[in-house]
Amino acid sequence: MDLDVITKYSALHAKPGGLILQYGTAGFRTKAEHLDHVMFRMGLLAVLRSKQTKSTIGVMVTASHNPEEDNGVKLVDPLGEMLAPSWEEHATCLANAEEQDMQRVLIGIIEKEAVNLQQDAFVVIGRDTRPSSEKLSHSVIDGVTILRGQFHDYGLLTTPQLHYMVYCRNTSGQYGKATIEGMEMKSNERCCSFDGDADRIVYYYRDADGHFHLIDGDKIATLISSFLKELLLEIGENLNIGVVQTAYANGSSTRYLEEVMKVPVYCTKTGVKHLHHKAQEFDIGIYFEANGHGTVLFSKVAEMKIKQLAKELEDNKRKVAKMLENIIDLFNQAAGDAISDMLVTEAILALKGLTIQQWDALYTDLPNRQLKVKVADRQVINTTDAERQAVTPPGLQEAINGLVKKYRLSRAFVRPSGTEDVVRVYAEADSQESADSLAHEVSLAVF
Ligand code: NG1
Ligand code: ZN
Repeated sequence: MDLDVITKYSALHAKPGGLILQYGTAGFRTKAEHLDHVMFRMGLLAVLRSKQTKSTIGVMVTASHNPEEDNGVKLVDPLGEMLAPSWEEHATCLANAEEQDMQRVLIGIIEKEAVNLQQDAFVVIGRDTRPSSEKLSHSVIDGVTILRGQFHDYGLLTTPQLHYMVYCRNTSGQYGKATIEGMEMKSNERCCSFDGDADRIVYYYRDADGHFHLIDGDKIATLISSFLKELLLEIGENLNIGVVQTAYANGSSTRYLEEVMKVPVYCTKTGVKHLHHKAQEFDIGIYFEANGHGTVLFSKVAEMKIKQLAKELEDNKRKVAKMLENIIDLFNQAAGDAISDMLVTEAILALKGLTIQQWDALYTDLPNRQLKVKVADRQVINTTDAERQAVTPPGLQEAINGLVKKYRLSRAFVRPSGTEDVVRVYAEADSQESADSLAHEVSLAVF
């Protein structure tokens, strides 16, 4: 291999003269602007280590918890572990070599470690979300390709994921398959997901036939309210419970809560501030948006009563009151909180011995469809009745009423989004085809 070519390309990733860095606890770390040459050289080194070990080597571009303007790089050894100490020394020498000494240092490592340059090399690369990381990972790739190494760039990855990828690739699948698709959903196994800022939660599972089932905020509210109602009944306490939903709540959930569980249900405008406010009117106010935002609020009076009962009651009733007292603390009453909602849900499922299928079977969602429509000015649509009726533009609500009448078990409404420049259309009906078709017809009426 012509090592002269490396000197030429190295100049494109020139080392600032005099800069000395150390391969520390977690590789190199410093201001991102000083790291370009280090990245290129770690690409080179990863190839040498790969050739020597006849294994895949990992390179992670990250500075972990350091300030955003920092960055860093570390190498991952064949079994997913940190780079061997002798190679950390090579890394430091290579990173600190002045341009004119680079080739000499590289040859020194090749000779010392008896690296066979004819051997194939494979490097996997990951990076964090820092603005500088993408460009720096390309410098790593430059280093890898100059030494004719093969590579796979995973792009954004957590550090442990990259370690795992390296381990998997070097153990021919025995430790698992190196994919970032993530978890495998086994049939009938319960799963849950949070949104990006963890204030929304939904559960889901795949049944034995492979069908996906979503358990949304409506069903979480149903589970929680039936549990709380049961506990109150057991201790003979008559606190008033109310469930607050929005127009997006599935009609089946509203019907189940009102008719089967005999819990009063209220509908407010979209947005947690409206639901939260309404829920404050009850001793126990349960509010959830279908999309998973929600929590439970207990009035001061209710909290005091429950605390007192947990002291006064005896035997099983005392236990039940104590359980209620504990569950109050599990909720985040300041705002919907995916983590605390998950803990509550998990506790209820465990205490009641319910599987996710049994929970899901409480009621069956009506088929529904939500669409977004782009219009010139969404503010021309004004609504009333918790956004379920359009008062302007004139004629729109009449048109929707006419369309809804054509379908069974149907309902539809339109409202301007408060977060995007679109009008949202929602439709429900007895079949998916009908819900789709109704939503489509309503969206045409919006234009
Ligand atoms: P808009 O864009 O106003 O529909 C969306 C959600 C709300 C709420 C807010 C705040 C739907 C249909 N709408 O509001 O429920 O979560 O974002 O994040 O899900
Ligand atoms: Zn959120």
